[in-house]
Amino acid sequence: MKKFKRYLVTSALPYANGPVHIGHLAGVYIPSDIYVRYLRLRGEDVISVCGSDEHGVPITIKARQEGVTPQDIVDKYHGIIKEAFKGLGMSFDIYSRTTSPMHHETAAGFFRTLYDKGEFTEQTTMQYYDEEARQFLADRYIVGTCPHCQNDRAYGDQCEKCGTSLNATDLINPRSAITGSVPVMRETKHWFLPLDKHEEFLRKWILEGHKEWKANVYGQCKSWLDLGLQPRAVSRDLDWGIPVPVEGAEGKVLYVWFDAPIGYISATKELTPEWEKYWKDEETKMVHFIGKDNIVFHCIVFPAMLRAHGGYILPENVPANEFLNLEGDKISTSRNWAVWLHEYLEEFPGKEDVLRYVLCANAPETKDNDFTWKDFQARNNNELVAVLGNFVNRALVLTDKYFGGRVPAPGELTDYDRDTLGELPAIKRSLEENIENYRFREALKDAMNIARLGNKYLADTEPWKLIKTDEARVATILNLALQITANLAIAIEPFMPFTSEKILRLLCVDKLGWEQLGETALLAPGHEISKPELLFEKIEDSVIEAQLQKLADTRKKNLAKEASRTIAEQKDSVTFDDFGRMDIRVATILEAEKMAKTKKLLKLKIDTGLDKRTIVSGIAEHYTPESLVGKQVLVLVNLEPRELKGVISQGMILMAQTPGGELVLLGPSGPVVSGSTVG
Ligand code: B3M
Ligand code: ZN
Repeated sequence: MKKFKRYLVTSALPYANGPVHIGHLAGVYIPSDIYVRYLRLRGEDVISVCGSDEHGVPITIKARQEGVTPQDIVDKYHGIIKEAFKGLGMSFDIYSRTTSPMHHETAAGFFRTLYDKGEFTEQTTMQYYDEEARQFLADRYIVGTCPHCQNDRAYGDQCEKCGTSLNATDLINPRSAITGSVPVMRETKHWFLPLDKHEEFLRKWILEGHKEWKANVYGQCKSWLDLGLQPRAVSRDLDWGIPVPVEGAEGKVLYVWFDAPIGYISATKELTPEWEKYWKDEETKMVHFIGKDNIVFHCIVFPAMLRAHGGYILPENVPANEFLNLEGDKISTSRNWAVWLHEYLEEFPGKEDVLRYVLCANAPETKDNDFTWKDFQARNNNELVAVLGNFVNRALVLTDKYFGGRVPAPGELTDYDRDTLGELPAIKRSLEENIENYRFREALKDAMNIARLGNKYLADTEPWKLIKTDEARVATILNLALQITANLAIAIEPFMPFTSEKILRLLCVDKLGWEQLGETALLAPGHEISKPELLFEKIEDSVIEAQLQKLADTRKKNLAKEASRTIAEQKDSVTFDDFGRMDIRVATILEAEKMAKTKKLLKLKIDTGLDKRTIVSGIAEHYTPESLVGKQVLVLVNLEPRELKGVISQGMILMAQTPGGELVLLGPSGPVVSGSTVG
């Protein structure tokens, strides 16, 4: 492995349009903090930079909703996020923000360099424009009906219901989110980064040069590259952001994903006048910690930007994590389905490390994972209290009781003693391997194995039984137990810095370095230690129930909100004859099966009373095929047949669509003969 002189560690800049939640922590910030704390303990030259991402459309939308300025929004959340990170012991060397003058200058300068070098292309495109608000509409400012799932509140860039990413022009019935008016198309000019120009380089650099990247990261890069890269717009028509530093670009700002990664550079500049050594020297190892939704920007777009600029190093690794869910549901800021860090810190004072522990033990490193309060409680009670806390407490209490709080001098070691201590170097090696390869869950298990080792040692040697007969042996046992405790304090520091510090305080020792991990004479005989204190306490059921109740209340509120959403507008009038031409019948479903390669479609065989025929219906997400057989439904039987995914559908099954987008079948209130007419 290449040896580096120094490290530059970046953590995704959180959007300052909301507070930070456990999903962010497990995905990005806990792993990053473990990594940099470890490097620091090893005495490496490392800096860790982060800050708030304060531009972008969501912030302007939030400001509009709350009737304040975008600056008000980012000031508020930047403060909350920064404070909460500090409370959790995040050890960034700098936590900056992208509205800082340094960042504006750096990002504008970066753009200008690329512009002057001819690294951009210019394109005039047609974009939605709101004539009432007199402004171009960013994708997020356009709402309409999703062409895939009919959700009538899809955004111009994505439908949050079905997850499809969209172009604003895909939306059916587009409306402006600002005025509600129907937008028109207008010409606008933008600058594009021609990613296609960098494709060959990226292909080589990632697919050949970085096979060691995590499978999820490598795989995502590969599929992007295999699809072929397209030029990407790096400017937007918006009045919030960094003005495009080019003449004639009034009303245009840098796209937030262009300026945000440059935020890492600005933050480094703010931190140290020696910033160039971290960004421009090949002997620096740069690592980006991010969530999986940011992979393309960090592995493809930002490297292309850095390369187009010239003079910058590229990341050595991008250990992106998957997502953490909460009690089985996707974490969502807008639905308030989250455990917010600032609230946790208030509700669980002194339990910062419990959260750090649980989120690391359960980090979504290779697949999405679920956070549940029950698991939180179990890990606290069964692992932190029963293993880690229990071991340290026993070692301290027994020393206090039998030797007046002084480290006893060891006598001769038995084979068992030597075997026990002999496990430490192996644990250390595994711990290092795992951290250096971004396997933090495994690394945490290694660290906890030191506590397990200590517990087993005390349980096997039973000093409390020996004390009456063999005090010298007990002295050896407790000496060893205390040495193991000191080792534990070193090993857990990256994961649980508060607990590590507390153990060191109880042992009355100053900082210990990583190189001391594995040593067994860290505490000299006669050294006085403090009175024992508990490291962790049990979390009672009532505490967990209160959190679950809080989530249940959120769920209820969300349902009520859904229900109160506006009902679809009444359509234009039709004549009685128009209606009379529709032949609606009661029909019985005979067979139902899922259509291959579709998410929503079911193929149904129905008995219309007139005949038996096939209808394709988009209800697969609402009904299982089995539940449908035998059901009576209403069918428009004289609808022109049409082909859907290779199957001719003869008619349409009628159903109610709730404002929340649920589909519910309609049928007679009691059994009737198939073919009965409806009207
Ligand atoms: N602001 C974080 C997110 O997607 C985004 C990261 C920027 S890192 C340069 O939530
Ligand atoms: Zn959709």
